[in-house]
Amino acid sequence: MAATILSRQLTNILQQNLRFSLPRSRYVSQSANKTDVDDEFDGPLMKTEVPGPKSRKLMKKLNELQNTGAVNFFCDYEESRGNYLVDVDGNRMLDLYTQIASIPLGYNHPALVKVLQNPENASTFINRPALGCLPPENYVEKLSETLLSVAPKGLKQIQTMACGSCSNENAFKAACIWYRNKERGKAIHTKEELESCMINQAPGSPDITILSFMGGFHGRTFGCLTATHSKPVHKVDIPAFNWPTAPFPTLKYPLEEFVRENAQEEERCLEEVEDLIVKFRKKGRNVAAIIIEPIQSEGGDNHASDDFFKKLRNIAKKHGCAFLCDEVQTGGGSTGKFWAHEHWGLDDPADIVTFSKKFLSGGYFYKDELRPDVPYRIFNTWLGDPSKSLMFAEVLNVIKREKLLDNVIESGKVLLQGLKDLQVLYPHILNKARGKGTFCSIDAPNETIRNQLVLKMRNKGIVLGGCGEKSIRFRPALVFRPHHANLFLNVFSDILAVHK
Ligand code: PSZ
Repeated sequence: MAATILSRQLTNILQQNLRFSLPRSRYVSQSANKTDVDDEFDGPLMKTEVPGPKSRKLMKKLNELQNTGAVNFFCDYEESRGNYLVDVDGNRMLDLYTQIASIPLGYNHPALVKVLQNPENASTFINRPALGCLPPENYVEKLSETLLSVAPKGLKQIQTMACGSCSNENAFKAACIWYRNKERGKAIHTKEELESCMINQAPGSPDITILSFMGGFHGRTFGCLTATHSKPVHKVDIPAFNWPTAPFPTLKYPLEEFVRENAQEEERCLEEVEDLIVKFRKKGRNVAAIIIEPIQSEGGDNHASDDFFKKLRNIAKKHGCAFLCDEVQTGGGSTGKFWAHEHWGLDDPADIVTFSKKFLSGGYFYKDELRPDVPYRIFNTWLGDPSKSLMFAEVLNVIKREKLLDNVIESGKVLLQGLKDLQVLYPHILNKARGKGTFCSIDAPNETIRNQLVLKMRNKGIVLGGCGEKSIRFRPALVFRPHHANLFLNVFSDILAVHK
């Protein structure tokens, strides 16, 4: 503790210097250094290149055990605070990527530290139950206080899981079980079904399918991977199911300027969805579910209109397919609403909504009719983790107490407007600034320039992520304030001014 206080005092002294050493802004420097979180730092502080010598050494060691090609740098999570991620070389960076969009309240939020320190919570952290068979006494109460209190409209059933992929994987299974029961008219299986499923043959292992979209990402496990179409490297060499893949609309930005053209493109894709459903049905491969992300994230932050999603939902209904909305990355508030699909204004809710990342664990909400009627149909050992639920309860309290959705809207406006201003100033480097809330992105002309910009920004103390072929994506925590957005924009503006 003493060391932490000392290091904080030191960093405060260094911050005073930083204020002067920050390059003068070519952008609007609106109180970029102000902070309203007592515990947070007031700017990046770079000591070495990233990865620095200590990170490199650790990478070499880890590389003896596994492929470390994806490791950016090693982190000092103890020293990280709020929106700032500190690495093992003591570099302090403003984090606009937050562990691939997964840290709702930033690092070491004091409210979460308190949850951990509360002796009443010790048992929940120590004794991890196999939730499906031996849940703790307070399980129902905790579910009601936490996940159920933010359930998407119309969905009353909940299944917890450990991660995004296993949430989607089990959501697929729930949809298939529902679909087959619907086809049979009952949940009782024939002897033939029970025998044939044991050798992976129909009718027990039916030829029903899940329709997904080009550019979509739903995870890397076997079923999810068939529905994932963002990059070949995820898929190559892995067997895939013969399931339909529909085109996702390729829209022109800014969306409000190309409404008519974009509507035509969306119409084309919707027609293709219906054609595929019919074509597959004719081949005896009925579509049991359609899965879609509200904003295609890994695939390059591709948006579609509310109207597109509403029509897609209706197509699913018309053809008897479950409509499965993957909110693993979009859920939890960063679009300015708790669920991104709330923006659409659906008449009939999605049948299943999956979540993970900012929810700290995973799972899915679903309509009553998708509830499996026999036990052990959807099951695994942990089925989530009650200690994560405890933490998530506090995350929700903080979101409400600090009105973080309002903050996301406010910070998102500053961020997106700043990106739009910068793309006007640097049209040869930036285009397609887009986003909802702080869930924003912008494109570089190509992958090389995108990667250069991300690396240059990192060495100036800003952590960003890429997505798709040439997009930079912004996935800050919900505690990302307008002054953080300005701070980022100042640094970005400086980098762009000297980018060759
Ligand atoms: O490369 C990867 O495996 C990545 S990079 C980002 C993700 C995965 N995101 C996870 C994700 C997602 O964004 C959506 C929309 N659906 C499902 C998943 C899978 O979640 P996890 O990674 O928790 O299994």
